[in-house]
Amino acid sequence: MELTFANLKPDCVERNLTGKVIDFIESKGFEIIKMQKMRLSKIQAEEFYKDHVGKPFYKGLIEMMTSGPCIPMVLKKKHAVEEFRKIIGNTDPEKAEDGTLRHLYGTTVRRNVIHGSDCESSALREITFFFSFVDVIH
Ligand code: DAT
Ligand code: MG
Repeated sequence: MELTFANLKPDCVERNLTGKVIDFIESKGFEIIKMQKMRLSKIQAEEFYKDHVGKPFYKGLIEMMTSGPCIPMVLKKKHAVEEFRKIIGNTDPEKAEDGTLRHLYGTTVRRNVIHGSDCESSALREITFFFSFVDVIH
């Protein structure tokens, strides 16, 4: 079993898609280990997305991620990181494969509903960014 980090982005919460997205995630066999609803400050969003500093979409990304509450969570499944990336789909909803979350609910690259860690080391950093006392070796 492995843990990954997911975040229901403000566009997801604002459009009342929380229940549908959580249902989809659970239907794919992920167990929700931790979950909270919170609004990121600008400083927190900048720290979380620091790898993207300087990219043309960075400012818009920070604006979107601080525009309203998000729902960060820790998920558990066998090969969770890779499996979760598969079910969210391509960053751009227009390119996301049929049946993926971003294909189903995403509107634009910026408003693509959900974040998922891209590798195990990102998952560890992102989980501990949002949650204390996670039993990381679950
Ligand atoms: P992913 O979220 O699929 O890991 P990423 O790490 O490359 O994608 O980028 C992080 C977020 O930044 C992405 O979910 C949405 C935003 N983003 C990426 N590329 C973008 C672009 N070309 N235009 C607007 N927003 C973009
Ligand atoms: Mg990424």
